[in-house]
Formats: sequence, structure tokens, C-alpha cells
Amino acid sequence: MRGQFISFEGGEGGGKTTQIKLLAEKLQAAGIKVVQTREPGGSEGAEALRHLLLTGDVAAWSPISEALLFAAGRSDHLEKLIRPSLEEGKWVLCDRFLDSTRAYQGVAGNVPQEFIATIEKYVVADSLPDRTYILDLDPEVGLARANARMADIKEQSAGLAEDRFENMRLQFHLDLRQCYLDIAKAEPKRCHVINADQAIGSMHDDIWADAQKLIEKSN
Ligand code: T5A
Repeated sequence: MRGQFISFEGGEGGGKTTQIKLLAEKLQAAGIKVVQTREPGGSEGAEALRHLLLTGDVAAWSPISEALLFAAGRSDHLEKLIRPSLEEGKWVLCDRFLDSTRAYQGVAGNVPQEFIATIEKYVVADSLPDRTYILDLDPEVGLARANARMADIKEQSAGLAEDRFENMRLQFHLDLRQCYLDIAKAEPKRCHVINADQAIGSMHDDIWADAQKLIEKSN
């Protein structure tokens, strides 16, 4: 039986990585095979694009160029990892997917929605996530969390950490948050908003309560 495809979305520092790990542990304990992956990245080619996209100057790429580069990575990721894993019955937990392009390049970066929709039509096609958890948080809190984590990473990596989008102005992050809430409103069956301004364990409880329903449905 085909596995379930779950994406995690939201602004910076919402706790996606933390929650994916916790959900993966619970699913594995329930006997489900899990693949944890991320975008940009997840396949060899897409990881190379990740480096191009996330390091260096904030203005290195125009939003349209970014949308195309993220799409190229997504296409490779779907082809090499996501679709084959789902076919093998594994559950794929993906840190960011197409909603990030809608939000970061689309709404916050002003790339026309028709352009984004056309890319989605050919790149994602019918491989939409079965469930998307949108971790919703005041951007000032999320950025503070992400920056604290970044300071630790920089200390260990001689300043080569990835932080382009975290350096964007606050209004950019407020626009992102609104975009994600609008996506959730437009696609309530796929998207569930999780309050990220609560303890890690409480966030996990909310996600697990919903994931259990997905397990029941997929049995
Ligand atoms: N992007 C991506 C696009 O522009 N377009 C696209 O199409 C795609 C796919 C990816 C960047 O690329 C952009 C968006 C992003 O800017 P990234 O390095 O992968 O960049 O970083 P993010 O996805 O933004 O993830 P972050 O690492 O910033 O945050 P997470 O994964 O949401 O959060 P996490 O779990 O690492 O937690 C951050 C810190 O907060 C703590 C954690 O311990 C950690 O220190 N934390 C909490 N603290 C208090 N309470 C809680 N509930 C907490 N949960 C976690």
C-alpha cells in the first residue's frame, strides 16, 4: 500500500525539524517505515541546489530565479526519493515543500501566483502531500529561536551557516505567516494549523492526535 506524504511548513524557527523527529519516532514505534527529508534538498542534485540557494547574499537570486531553482530541486527530490518511497509504502516526512515556494517566492517575493501554479502543475502534478502541518508562530518569536540556533551552528562551522532568508525584514516574515494561514483556509482538508507558541511536547501531542487518524485511514 502507498505510504502517506506529510509536509511541515511555516516561518522560521517554528519547530519543524524538532516535530518531524518526534513524529518519526512515534510512527516507527507503530511499525511504520519512515523517510525524513527536507527542502531545499533531499536528493543529491537538490542538496547541491540547496547550497546555491541558502548561502551568501540575500539578493543573490531574484524571486523568479529562486522559484525556478527550488522547483528544479523539488522535481529531482520527487523523482529520486519521494515518489519511490511512497510506492514502497514508506511514510515521507518532508521539512518544507510546495507551500514554501507559494509563501516565500509567491506572496513575500511577489512572483505571480499563475507562474507558481504553472510550475506546480508540471513539477508536483498529483504528488501533493496527504497532510501539511503549518506551524504557526509570531515571526519575532520564531526568528529569535532560529537566530539562537544559528549562533550555535556558526560557532561550530566557522560562519558558513545558511541564513539568507532569516536576514529578511520583519514585514517579509509577517507576509509569510499570513500566506500560510490563507493556504490553510483555502485547503482545509490537506492543511492543519498547529499553534507553535506552546511547549514542544504539546505541539507534538496536537500533531500525533491528527496523525493517528491518518494511520487509521490508511489501514
Ligand atoms: N525556502 C524553502 C524557500 O524560500 N522556498 C522554498 O520553496 C523552500 C522549500 C530553508 C529556507 O529556504 C526557504 C525557506 C527557508 O528560509 P532551513 O535552513 O531549512 O531553510 O530552515 P527552516 O526550514 O526555516 O527551519 P529552521 O531551522 O529555521 O526552523 P525549524 O526547523 O522550523 O525549527 P527547529 O525545530 O530547528 O527549531 C528551531 C529552534 O527552536 C527550538 C529548537 O530547539 C531550535 O533551537 N524550538 C523551540 N523552542 C521553544 N518552544 C518550542 N515549541 C520549540 N520548538 C523548537
